[in-house]
Amino acid sequence: MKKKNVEFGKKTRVKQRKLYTEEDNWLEELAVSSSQLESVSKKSSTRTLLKKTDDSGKAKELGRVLAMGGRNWYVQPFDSDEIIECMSAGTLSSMYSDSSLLAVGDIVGFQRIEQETDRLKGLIVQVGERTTRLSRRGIGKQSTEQVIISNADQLLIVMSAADPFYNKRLIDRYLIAAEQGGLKPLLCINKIELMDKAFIKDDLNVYSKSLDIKIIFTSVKRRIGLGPLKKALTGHITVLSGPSGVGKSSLINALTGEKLQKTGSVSTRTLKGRHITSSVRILPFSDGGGLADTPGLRELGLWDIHPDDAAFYFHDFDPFFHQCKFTSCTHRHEPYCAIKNAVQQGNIDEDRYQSYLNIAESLEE
Ligand SMILES: Nc1nc2c(ncn2[C@@H]2O[C@H](COP(=O)(O)OP(=O)(O)OP(=O)(O)O)[C@@H](O)[C@H]2O)c(=O)[nH]1
Ligand SMILES: [Mg+2]
Ligand SMILES: [Zn+2]
Repeated sequence: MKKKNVEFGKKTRVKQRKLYTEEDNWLEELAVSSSQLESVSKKSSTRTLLKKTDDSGKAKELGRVLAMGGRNWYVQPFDSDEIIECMSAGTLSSMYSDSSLLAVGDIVGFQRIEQETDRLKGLIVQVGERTTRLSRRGIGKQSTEQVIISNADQLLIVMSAADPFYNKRLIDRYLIAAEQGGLKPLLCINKIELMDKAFIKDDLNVYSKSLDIKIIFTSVKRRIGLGPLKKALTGHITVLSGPSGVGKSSLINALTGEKLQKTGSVSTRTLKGRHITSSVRILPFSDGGGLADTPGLRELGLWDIHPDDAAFYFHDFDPFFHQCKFTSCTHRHEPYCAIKNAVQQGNIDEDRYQSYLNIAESLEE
């Protein structure tokens, strides 16, 4: 096999070829911006266990999975504009048991496959260590981890002020998933032109005040809050996640100034968003870093959290734990529970406590 451009770290500027035309042409547009993810990738790739060669001494390139489609994984090599359509090698093994073998965001080692067509093809032979992850509980009897995206550094929880109304229980689940996966959480309330901002600000006070989470209010329709949002995302790889129809793809389009993501309208009959984005994709952000669009999630099943540990993720409960009479207190039915007492006294937000009960109970199922 002829060796093509496989020196790791060597700058390559191969002209981007046509790759993915059936449904949309986002990959071509994506590849135009030259390795904007590079600086952030470098940071997170320092701890990966990948080498330039495999055991047989065969040359290998390193890159990041930007998207998946069917059985293909779309990999952008570091230091290159190309997008390589890769399959995963049969011998690929994961260093994580009970987890996704490959995920968007993964840093991978791949080998090029020589072939007739003008598509760039490859085989993923190794997966690097995941520095962060946004995961949920996989479907099936046994609990497995389904990685939505790896190696991002921020999670922007996107909800809308109305159509559909924001869901605080889901926000609480996202906060747990973010902490578990090592992601910094931010909250975005979009479609703010539909509601009274002061009311929502007050309703979400516990997040900004007690939990110190940045809340950004936006309206793509009226172009409100896009500057502050952009500022919060610059230089990071941020994954946008939230229910369907809240405006995740619309926000990405507004921020990148291009029509890259498909957006959809909310059904007037059910007021529920129709799912428009069908898979996870990372898009380079013009100021560095990247944005990952994800399909809307109605629920976020938490993975690998013991019901007794759920309370430790509610940091607004932190000041009170040590005052519970029983050290094994679950804060549900025990007497002399400092958490319940704090709720009664108005020192812990009632909705957060209800969320805790709901989550702890769901983890027991
Ligand atoms: N009123 C109003 N509508 C908006 C705003 N932002 C987006 N929308 C509309 O909301 C609908 C859903 O937007 P999308 O961007 O497709 O939502 P999404 O979160 O990406 O949805 P999924 O891909 O299904 O997860 C579209 O009709 C948008 O035009 C806004 O600020 N105000
Ligand atoms: Mg979308
Ligand atoms: Zn207690």
